[in-house]
Amino acid sequence: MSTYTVRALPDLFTFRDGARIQRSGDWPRRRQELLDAIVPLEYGGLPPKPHTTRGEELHTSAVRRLESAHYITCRVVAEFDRPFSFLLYLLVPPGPGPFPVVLNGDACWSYVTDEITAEVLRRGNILAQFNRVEIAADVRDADRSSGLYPFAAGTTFGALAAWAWGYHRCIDVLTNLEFVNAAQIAVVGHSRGGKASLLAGATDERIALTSANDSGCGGAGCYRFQGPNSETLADIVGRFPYWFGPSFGDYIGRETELPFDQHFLKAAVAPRLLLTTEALGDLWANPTGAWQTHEAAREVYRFLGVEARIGIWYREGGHAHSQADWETLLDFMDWQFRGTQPIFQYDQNPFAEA
Ligand code: GTR
Repeated sequence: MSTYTVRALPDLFTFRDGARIQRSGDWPRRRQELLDAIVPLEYGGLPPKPHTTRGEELHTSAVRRLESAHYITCRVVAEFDRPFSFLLYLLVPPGPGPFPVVLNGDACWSYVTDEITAEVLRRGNILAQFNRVEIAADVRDADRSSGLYPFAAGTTFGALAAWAWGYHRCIDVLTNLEFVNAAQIAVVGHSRGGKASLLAGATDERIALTSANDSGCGGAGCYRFQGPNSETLADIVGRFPYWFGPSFGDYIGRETELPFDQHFLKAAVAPRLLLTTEALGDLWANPTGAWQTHEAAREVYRFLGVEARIGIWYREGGHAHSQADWETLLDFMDWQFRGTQPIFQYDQNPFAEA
């Protein structure tokens, strides 16, 4: 028996002027409204786009132990009035390609084991990784004097938006590589990295598949549906104010007045592919709330006639970006990109009452 209340989530299908969506052709305009509601207020807006982005190859070597992959170190250079750069690492399977890509921004965590890497490559995908904290450090930087912040004076974006921007700049480079299948790029991240990958995917239509693991509050979670012991707006803004926009904390205790909830972010991915992976024991990341945002966003996919493009997957256990989570994403990619029979069920409701 549930002891908590499910509050109605803001409607995805009604335009700000009160009109209802009639047909799928209306969706791009409503999608933009969703983004306009959530991105500035929650995340402080996105950092500006640079004039140009280029990738500089710095080194290539062969890695036999990892499926005979090529390891390429690349510098991503974003040109403003002066260049801002960070590193992108690619592991490319043997063969001519072009290959699908899994882009992960969590190099700071080093959670990707050799076993996971080998599995990504064995299935014929490129593993691309960058370190999002090169763009915005994961420490409170009250005067915004490090990383990307000084390149964008007068802006209010928080670290999550800066990390999402990092995904976008990697996409600038990846889509120009001849061995990359630019129509099959997936992004993924874990926890705070998953909040960033979800935001990245919601805001960039070049991303074919958006995935986030245990992303919780500010990610796949739900402010109006806080499961037992889940992280709240007060918790997260109290500890990590620099992840968000400057006014987001004003809604502490007034969550029902937020003009959005996290289903807006999920729905903004539609009609593109979306997979969130969750852990039943990771209560802090609000797995029950993630189901609520999934169900709400799935209505949009259903309306657009592409229900199979949104998935959610739950495993037992706690907060981790585990081999099982990665294999689930790879399976979903194989199904969606290569048409292979899916191994997992991507729409199981573990909370359904028997
Ligand atoms: C926690 C934070 C969560 C989640 C997690 C993580 O401390 O409260 O929102 O982001 O860190 O990134 O592992």
